[in-house]
Amino acid sequence: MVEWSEQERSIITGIFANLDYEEIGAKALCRCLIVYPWTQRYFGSFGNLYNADAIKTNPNIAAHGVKILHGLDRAVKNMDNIKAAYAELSVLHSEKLHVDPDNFKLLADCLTIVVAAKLGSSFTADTQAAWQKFLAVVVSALGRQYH
Ligand code: HNI
Repeated sequence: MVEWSEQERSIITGIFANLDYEEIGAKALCRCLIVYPWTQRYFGSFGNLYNADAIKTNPNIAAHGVKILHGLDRAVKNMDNIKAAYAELSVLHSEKLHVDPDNFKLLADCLTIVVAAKLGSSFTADTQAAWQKFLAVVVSALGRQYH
């Protein structure tokens, strides 16, 4: 069971309260698909991913970025039991989507970079520590139903 300090909780809820899901979700997913091109294989039905411009202007990718952030939202609302909150999502990624769980960490890193760029100097070391702890728990929970 993960323990959260009051400071960590307020940092995480504070970030999400002010996050523009459309901007951050799309930017993070685009970055993941461009920086780690093998992740594109899971989005074969999303249309044109031919190059970075195509990825950045693909409306299906932008919409899916928002969906991912709504997924993270679920973790924020269930910080004391992210594992249970993500059980179904983990089964989906494992058994139906067959997403290699190593990719969760790659997307998490892209999210960190995009959020850090957005927050600028307010992305302090304390903020980074809480944020990365949160994403590490998310990544672990998403990988739980793999076997
Ligand atoms: Ni992921 C669907 C959340 C990482 C590939 N993903 C979802 C959905 C949520 C979600 C929510 C929608 C589920 C539903 O429809 O019930 N995904 C998350 C989260 C992370 C993550 C929170 C990590 C932080 N997903 C990844 C990664 C990949 C990925 C790293 C592939 C590289 N996800 C998918 C695919 C779908 C998906 C593919 C289905 C898309 C569709 O609509 O066809």
